Amino acid sequence: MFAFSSFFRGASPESGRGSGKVVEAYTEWDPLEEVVVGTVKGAIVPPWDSITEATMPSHAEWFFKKYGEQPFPQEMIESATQELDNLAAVLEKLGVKVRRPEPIDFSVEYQTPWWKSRGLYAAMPRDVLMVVGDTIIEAPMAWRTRYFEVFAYRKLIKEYFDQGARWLAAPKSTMGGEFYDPLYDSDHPYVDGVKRFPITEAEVAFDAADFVRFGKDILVQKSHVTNSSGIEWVRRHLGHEYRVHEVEFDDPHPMHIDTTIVPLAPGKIIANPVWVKKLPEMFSSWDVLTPPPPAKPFDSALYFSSDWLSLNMLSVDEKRVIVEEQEKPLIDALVKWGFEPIPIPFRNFYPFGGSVHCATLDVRRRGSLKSYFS
Ligand code: ABU
Repeated sequence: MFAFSSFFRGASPESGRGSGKVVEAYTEWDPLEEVVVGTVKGAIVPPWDSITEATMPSHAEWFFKKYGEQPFPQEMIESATQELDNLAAVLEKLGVKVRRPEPIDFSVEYQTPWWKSRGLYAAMPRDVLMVVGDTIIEAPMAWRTRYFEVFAYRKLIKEYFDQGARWLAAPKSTMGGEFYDPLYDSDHPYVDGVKRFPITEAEVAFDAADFVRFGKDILVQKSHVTNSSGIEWVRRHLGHEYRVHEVEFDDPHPMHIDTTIVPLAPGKIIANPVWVKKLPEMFSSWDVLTPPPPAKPFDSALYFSSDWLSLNMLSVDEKRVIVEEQEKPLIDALVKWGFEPIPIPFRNFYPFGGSVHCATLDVRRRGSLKSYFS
């Protein structure tokens, strides 16, 4: 599927584990050495519950009401699987070690003292897991349908733990009644000028994809799935070596920061032109790149996400970045800005709610802990 052979320079001579750590990453751009690529095998459509209703675009409601708790259509699974397998092959050709999760049976209904659910998938390791330094952190999540998702990665995590990685699991919320705000209205997310969220502060909640790493500085946004308690939990556990900055942008329905702020290299960041009206002062000396609009308009009733999946890219290093092949305006812009885009087909994965960044988790990037802001 992939034909851009000029990008396959192979692993550089200095590749190999400098520090000897099996899990280690500080930024989104250091040279990638090991990555988890998700899978859509066994994916189950989430039920239409309070959090799905608050989060999904209203035009997708019919789909969840009709297919909720059933397997995703087979043809969607097959075409997305081909694209994920191709992504894995491209990464391997680039010299990156690729690991895959072991899907659990997502069709099994499970029950807690408060509710029942089932689902979802192991397609988006980025949402569930975060690597900061030599620690792998399990996010507690905020959707009932994702309660047990992390178990698809547990064998891998245990293997990393056995090889010396540090492992933190955030406290799981009960996701009971007090966790969701019954007054939240997705059509009116601002009340008196203040953004509201469907989850409360009753428990600790975050998705890993609401965090973005810049060495010692980590940005995070409050979102439909990340609350202040979740941010504070991460801040306290990372300790004094890291500075966790809470940022707020103009996305009325924020969920995952990786189409809002996309760091590509030290001093270079893509900022979503619709949601980022003002960047934090810390970026005043950075090149802020303004991307073109996504190549194609909203074209699926099934999206769990915005049009801006175009920006959901994976950096292989400070130059090379894996991007969806139909995002031609973005690919041209990346070339103009001095990057080397690696286009791959990934459009059939979009309806599952993400693109290349969401579908991956960088387990190891060759680098060290630095400050990129003066
Ligand atoms: N999980 C990426 C979704 C972000 C977006 O909807 O733009």
